[in-house]
Amino acid sequence: MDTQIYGVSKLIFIIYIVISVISVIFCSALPTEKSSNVVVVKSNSTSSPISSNSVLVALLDSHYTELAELVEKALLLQKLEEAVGKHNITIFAPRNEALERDLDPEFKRFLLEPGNLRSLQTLLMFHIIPKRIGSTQWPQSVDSSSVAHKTLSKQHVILSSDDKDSSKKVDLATVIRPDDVIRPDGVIHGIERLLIPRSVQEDFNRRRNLRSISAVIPEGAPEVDPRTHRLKKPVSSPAPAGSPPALPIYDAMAPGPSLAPAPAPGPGGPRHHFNGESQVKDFIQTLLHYGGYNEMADILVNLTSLATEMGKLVSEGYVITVLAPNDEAMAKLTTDQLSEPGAPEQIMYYHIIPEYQTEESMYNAVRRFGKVSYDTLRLPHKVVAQEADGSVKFGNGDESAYLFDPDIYTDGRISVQGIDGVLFPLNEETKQVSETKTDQSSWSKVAVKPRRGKLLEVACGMLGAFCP
Ligand SMILES: *[C@@H]1O[C@H](CO)[C@@H](O)[C@H](O)[C@H]1NC(C)=O
Ligand SMILES: *[C@@H]1O[C@H](CO)[C@@H](O)[C@H](O)[C@H]1NC(C)=O
Ligand SMILES: CC(=O)N[C@H]1CO[C@H](CO)[C@@H](O)[C@@H]1O
Repeated sequence: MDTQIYGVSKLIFIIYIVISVISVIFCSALPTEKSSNVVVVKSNSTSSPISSNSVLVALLDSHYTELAELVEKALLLQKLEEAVGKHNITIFAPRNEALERDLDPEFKRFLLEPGNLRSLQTLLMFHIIPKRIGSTQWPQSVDSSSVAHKTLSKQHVILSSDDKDSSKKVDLATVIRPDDVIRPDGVIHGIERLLIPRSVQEDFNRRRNLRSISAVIPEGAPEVDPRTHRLKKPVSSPAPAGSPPALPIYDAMAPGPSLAPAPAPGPGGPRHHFNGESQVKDFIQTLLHYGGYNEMADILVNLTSLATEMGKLVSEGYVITVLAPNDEAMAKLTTDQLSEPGAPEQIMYYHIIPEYQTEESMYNAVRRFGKVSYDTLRLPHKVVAQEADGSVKFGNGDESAYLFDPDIYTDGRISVQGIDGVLFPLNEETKQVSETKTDQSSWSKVAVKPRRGKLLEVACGMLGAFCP
């Protein structure tokens, strides 16, 4: 008996040793292949970066947190990313309560079981139409013109309007926040309950039958009688104070040197809900106190009128994120790069994103989507960000910069993120690389010479008499 047990454990011990040895051999032999695999997968799924302005990014950041969570759980992000790459989408987003409180707990459990991933995916894609349908494109009344639209799940939803209170409906769900989120590639309408496609309902019922539980069609919130409907459709009113401006930021920018001519100031006029000038002053003070960003502050204040312009934009209600290269990065700029008229402005415009982004929001976006492209004030150039080493990396190849000092300044309208490189739009980067090749010596000579206030020198050279 004893020897037998001893024999068994000895056998197990030997097997254990053999497995360990094999795994050690494998692990040491495989890593290169393994890591190259990972790179291939990543570069495939992220070949065209998603725009930070995308409706998908907006969904994940929105108050529809329950839906966003389900979309991630259902592993649908990549598929939806491909969809918005091809066409606009319309998302019907059930409010959180519809997924938390109002949903049959058993149905919810069913959806979340790993084995029912297909059903969950079908259910979610039933909430998305592969084209843009704004609230104005709704059919006018129930009888005359309800319209069926094919969803991403291949099944159809019916859009209709109620005769009595003219509320908009998708199947049985009332639209409670029409046009809640509007982005260039799609729109999100908030709806009052979950939409359940027939096929998923049937899957669920089949499962219940198997468990010999009485089959009941899962139901969302009880239907409200349209005549006594309490939810009044929000009337579109003039923009309340503090709401984002109607015009794109480019229309509000002052025409700069060698910028495309900006259109005349649009209707609406200055709103001045915010004291942008003092906010810009604040952030430049913060930048100076923070240390290591003097060149950037200098450019904004002393070399260009960008600080003033940013102040105006923020006063008008626009929000901006500044990617501020630190002094070390600025020191690597060559005289050539700066001597073109308007070059400092052009370089800085490329570092200003017309969105409010924090370290967290950017990191979340790149972690979820791999690559994200942000608009800049330097039209039409975008800056691409991706996850790298647990941080955010901007730009491509050699001309890239890491998020180095996150959230130096964040006040809800202006966000300043320190980066460790100066960024250039992609085509310029290649031009610059070829120039570097032909003129390697002068490049490296200038590049290694550290200096402070060289920008001022260059600008003085350009302006001549104005400098002491
Ligand atoms: C999405 O819709 C907008 C406006 O309707 C249009 O300009 C844009 O080209 C569309 N995008 C795609 C990918 O179809
Ligand atoms: C602007 O120039 C003045 C004078 O040279 C200098 O004292 C000041 O620090 C500069 N401002 C910034 C933000 O660097
Ligand atoms: C270039 C490349 O390999 N593309 C592939 C990326 O992955 C999708 C599936 O997710 C394939 O269909 C593509 O062929």
